[in-house]
Amino acid sequence: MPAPAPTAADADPEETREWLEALEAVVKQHGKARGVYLLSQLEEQARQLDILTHALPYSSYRNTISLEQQAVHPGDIALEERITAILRWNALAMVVRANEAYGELGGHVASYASAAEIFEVGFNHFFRGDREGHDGDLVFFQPHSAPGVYARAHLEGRLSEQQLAHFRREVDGHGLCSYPHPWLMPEFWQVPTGSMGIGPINAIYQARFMRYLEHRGLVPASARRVWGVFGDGEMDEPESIGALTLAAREQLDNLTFIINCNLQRLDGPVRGNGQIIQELEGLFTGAGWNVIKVLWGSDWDALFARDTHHALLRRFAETTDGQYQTLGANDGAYNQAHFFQLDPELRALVAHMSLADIDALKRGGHDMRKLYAAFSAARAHRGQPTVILAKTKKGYGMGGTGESRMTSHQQKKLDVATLRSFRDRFALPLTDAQIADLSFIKPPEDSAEVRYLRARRAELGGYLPARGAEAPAIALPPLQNYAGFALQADGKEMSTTMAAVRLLTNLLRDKSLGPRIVPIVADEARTFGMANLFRQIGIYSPSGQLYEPEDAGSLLSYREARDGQLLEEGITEAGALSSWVAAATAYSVHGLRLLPFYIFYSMFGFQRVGDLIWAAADQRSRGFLIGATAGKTTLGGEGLQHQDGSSHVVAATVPNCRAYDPAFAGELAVILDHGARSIMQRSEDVFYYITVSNENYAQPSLSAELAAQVIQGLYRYAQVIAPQPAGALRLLGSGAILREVIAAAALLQSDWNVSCEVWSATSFSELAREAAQVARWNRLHPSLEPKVSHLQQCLAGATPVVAASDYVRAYPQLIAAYLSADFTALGTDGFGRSDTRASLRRFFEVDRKHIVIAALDALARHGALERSLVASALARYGIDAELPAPWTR
Ligand SMILES: Cc1ncc(C[n+]2csc(CCOP(=O)(O)OP(=O)(O)O)c2C)c(N)n1
Ligand SMILES: [Mg+2]
Repeated sequence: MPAPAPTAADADPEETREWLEALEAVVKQHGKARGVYLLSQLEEQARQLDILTHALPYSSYRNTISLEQQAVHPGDIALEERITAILRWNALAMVVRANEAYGELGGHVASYASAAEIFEVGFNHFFRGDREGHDGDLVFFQPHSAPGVYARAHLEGRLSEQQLAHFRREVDGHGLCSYPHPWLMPEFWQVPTGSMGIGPINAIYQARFMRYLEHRGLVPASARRVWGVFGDGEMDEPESIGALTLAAREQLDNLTFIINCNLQRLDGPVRGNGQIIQELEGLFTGAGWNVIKVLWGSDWDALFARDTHHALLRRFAETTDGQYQTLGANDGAYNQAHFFQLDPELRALVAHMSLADIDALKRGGHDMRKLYAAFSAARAHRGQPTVILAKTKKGYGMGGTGESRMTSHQQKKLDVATLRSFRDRFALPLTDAQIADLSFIKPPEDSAEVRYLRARRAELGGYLPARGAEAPAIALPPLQNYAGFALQADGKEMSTTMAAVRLLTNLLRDKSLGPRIVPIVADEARTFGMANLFRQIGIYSPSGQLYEPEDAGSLLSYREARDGQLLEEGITEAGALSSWVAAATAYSVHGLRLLPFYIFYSMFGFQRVGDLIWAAADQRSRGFLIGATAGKTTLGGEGLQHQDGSSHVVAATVPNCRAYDPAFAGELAVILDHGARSIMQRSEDVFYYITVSNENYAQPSLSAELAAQVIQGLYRYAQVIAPQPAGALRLLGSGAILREVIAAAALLQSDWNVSCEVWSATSFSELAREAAQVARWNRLHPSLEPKVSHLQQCLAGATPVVAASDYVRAYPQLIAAYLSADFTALGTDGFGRSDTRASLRRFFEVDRKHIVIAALDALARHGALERSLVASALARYGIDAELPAPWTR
């Protein structure tokens, strides 16, 4: 080649070429390792000369694994391709049928069409089933590719044709979920992935938790792996990438991500003007992962071999993803004209190929050989997690209506012509009539396809996904043994947070239960007074402790250990919640009952990571979420973004979450004990959300016979009788505000001659749930004796009720509809702000004085008192009636 002219970027092309040729010659003669060594020396030298400003964090646009390094696919590729074609068809038929019959059901065809080979390589060669109960791999599937997983389970004989025909029809009978939902298909799906980003972060923490269990000696070391197939669009979610460095730092070589890089998301290209694969390579490399790119199929190998001047790589580098998509949507002629013809070297390279040959060139993610080699390299790689970036086509095989089209994602109604060309392209054994009927293909038991597929799964330990549901129960100490201090508190001062930590500490000492507890914090252990646990149980760190801690020797020393029990996640609520999910589903994933406690700032729970909690609920998590420093006025000095007034309202919407807002240590102990038994012994698929606060106050004892009512959500704490009462009413309070309610009752008696019952409402949401159940039952059984809910038993009659909590009014209002009495809810609606507790309670109108006003107002409205009395009370307590409402300020 003649030397090119100097340019601004390259002042001496001749010299540049000499360097490049020298490197090429070294690699040819002495191999790649030598080439890498020379480069690393050059890099070091460049650093010393201070000329290395930045190195590109990605490699050329080609397969990471060269042809020579490629592990040989051990299976029958032709047969696997036939099976894949059948699965593709059945998945497509499921979706198209559902939409023809019931136009509203939705569903996706194009995603599985792009992921089919990825899934099948995994199913036929890598994803291990549960050979011995609980040692199978955990696989996260792209949610909208679920039809492909169902299609396979049908060929395996695990799902019937009837079920396939009821895709997305779950209400009556045996329909199949739209996406992976363990709640709705508890024997099938292990992990929910329907909300983008949750799969990737959960996968990382599941892989990490496998190591945690091994290092703590709770499970033997094994070859178990976590695999996750995710979308390239999905990688834009913060959760998808938020924990990548953790996976690398902890050397999770039991973890493989396969990113299905079809270059498209729902609306259009993921990076139309860039290259998502290169961007992801840079991201994962920077995070410390092993990156394997699978970009081009085997038929490109010969082209690469002849492309001695790397014209292909140059052209690839210059092609944007938007353009790749357009190339993908068009035929060989278009690709010839708009790709190969653009460069004389490329034109020469494909001169011998027909347009059909060019059209048939595959992307790597559709080539079983290339994928097999990548999976195999990922499994063999040590010391790092691996990501496989597999380049695919969205809607592969869907032709003009769906292949690499902008609208591929939404395409679910295919016309007969498209279906026929799909059949022809994949040589499917279908008549025109069967096409028109969208018949499923089910090769007979003794067919080569079914025999092959069964043999592969048998070899790999069984079918998958399959969810285990049970684990041996664990004995718990009697409540009194570990909670005496709380039950017989006898006026001792402490906060409920302190009580929670003490209960936890006591349980940790129990021989049987202790090791099964998994305490989790996100950099707030000191805030909650848990620093004693650092030394007592150690902080989990796979590398132990490689430094002498500054506070070595102190009782609270910061002790990291390989078998540490405490998961100190740092400032990542999403990560901590993912760890909690891993522990809370260990009964299913590992056949091991664990009792996780994730303790966090309550404001950074349901509000911050609510969707992760929703996914935790879907996968039947069992454990405790402890919302500490809870309440809007109890967390005094903080402010608007720390003070939580809403978590209980959100918690009430999660069906299997039992939420409590206890006021006293004794109540807390009873709730905790009840929860621990439901999880460790009764196998209920529930989790508990309990709020605790850091206000110190005198804790009363709790009598044992009240325990059941504490769990039901309401018990009478006291009765305050005025001698000749002017009126009577019921005051309800929860959490820290119960004490204001108690004080209000005293004021009502002394200042206004009113009698009160004081009720501790440990859970407005549990009360409302049971009341709703009862109301429903009564409605549906009009001829039977009506049932009475606990709420109605407690608060029967017309005595007015005033309820106050440290949460928004909507929380106590949950019970309003089930009461026959006049009901007033006081709450903390509005933005929080920093001040003392007393000032905040006055501001939000939940202090004792405002409770008295609300009580007098209720009695006045019922004619029990003069309205003028309310005015007197306002004057007496110095309440400015003209201040705007707190929620408007
Ligand atoms: C949190 C969340 N946001 C949005 C969606 C809706 N959604 C489902 S699939 C999808 C596009 C996915 O694109 P990609 O991850 O690239 O997967 P592909 O279908 O291309 O394989 C979107 C936006 C969702 N499921 N979850
Ligand atoms: Mg995509």
